[in-house]
Amino acid sequence: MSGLRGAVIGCGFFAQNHLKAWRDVEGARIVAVCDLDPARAEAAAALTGARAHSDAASMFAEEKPDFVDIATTMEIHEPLARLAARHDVAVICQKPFAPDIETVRRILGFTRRPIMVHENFRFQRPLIELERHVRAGAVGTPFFAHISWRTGYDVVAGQPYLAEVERFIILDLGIHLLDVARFLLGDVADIHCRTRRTMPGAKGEASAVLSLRHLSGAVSQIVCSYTTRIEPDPFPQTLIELEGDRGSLHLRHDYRLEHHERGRMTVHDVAPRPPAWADPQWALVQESVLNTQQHWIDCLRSGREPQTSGADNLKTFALVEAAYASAASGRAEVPEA
Ligand code: NAD
Ligand code: 89V
Repeated sequence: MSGLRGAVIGCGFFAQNHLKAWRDVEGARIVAVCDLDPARAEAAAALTGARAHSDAASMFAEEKPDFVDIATTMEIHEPLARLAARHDVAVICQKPFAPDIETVRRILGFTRRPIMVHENFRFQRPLIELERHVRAGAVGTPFFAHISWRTGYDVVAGQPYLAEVERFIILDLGIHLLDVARFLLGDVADIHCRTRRTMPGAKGEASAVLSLRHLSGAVSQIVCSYTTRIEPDPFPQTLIELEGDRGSLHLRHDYRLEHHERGRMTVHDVAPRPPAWADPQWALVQESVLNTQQHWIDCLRSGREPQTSGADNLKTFALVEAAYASAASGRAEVPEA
């Protein structure tokens, strides 16, 4: 099969990483870029050598891509996925899949071609390596994880819409960490959550503490905050403690992975190996964008289901909804995918 032909819809802030990464993905090329803002579409075209469009419907009709990469914000995901379905085009769609789980279910209901959510935290090298150690039995049977993502980095500067949403850090960032918890410890029986509005000027919660009971019996804690004053600030790193009946793994700041077993400690450097175009501050995320997009193309070409397929991401999204339900009820809630 010759290289797959793709189109990117939404050429804004984060899509710059998609566009640069597509140049490095093997087995696919971007032939069209689309943005309502013609200047953004033209800039994306210059970056990729693709043709620029400002209307998604005419782009689908004229370009007939094999897949589309939807990199707009979440409220546009359903109409664009519906357009893709109408044109029988496979979809990779940025997170959050949609604003709520009812919309996620509608998208999955009308989609017949492969669909994957661009959920890239599990495609970060440190987390790939951590999961590989767990799967190899480094801790024995896991029973606990602590997953921390606490920063004072100004996320709203690059994504101003985040200050306007009622559901803030869990839907934006917690969704990544909930996927990581599932990636490391499997699916979840119930979840308890507490939230705080800690960012002046933001409508939604900017910090949250979540406690998950996994089907395996393991328990994990997720602690996330956008208003943590700390130096050095670990942004955008996820720090993880993971314990089992034979040992423990500790993903420390600056990509130091410690394995503790039988009184011995082994240290592994799991720093990302970013592409040449990466920015040092975002290199961890940018490498994961490339890994995520390569995984999508590999799955599309082989017919394998992607790790973060739409159907899989529905389970992560169900945890987001259960977390908000718990924050409202004060009780542990059961996720309903
Ligand atoms: P943005 O607002 O900067 O860019 C979105 C672009 O989509 C805009 O240029 C807009 O003109 C365009 N657009 C909107 N509707 C369109 C339509 N109908 N047709 C064509 N273009 C249209 O948004 P952003 O900050 O880049 O975020 C995009 C998504 O990426 C969000 O869902 C966000 O959560 C996600 N994101 C993911 C990561 C990650 O993967 N780790 C990091 C940051 C942001
Ligand atoms: O990765 C993301 O989805 C961004 C964040 C600020 C969490 O990096 O929104």
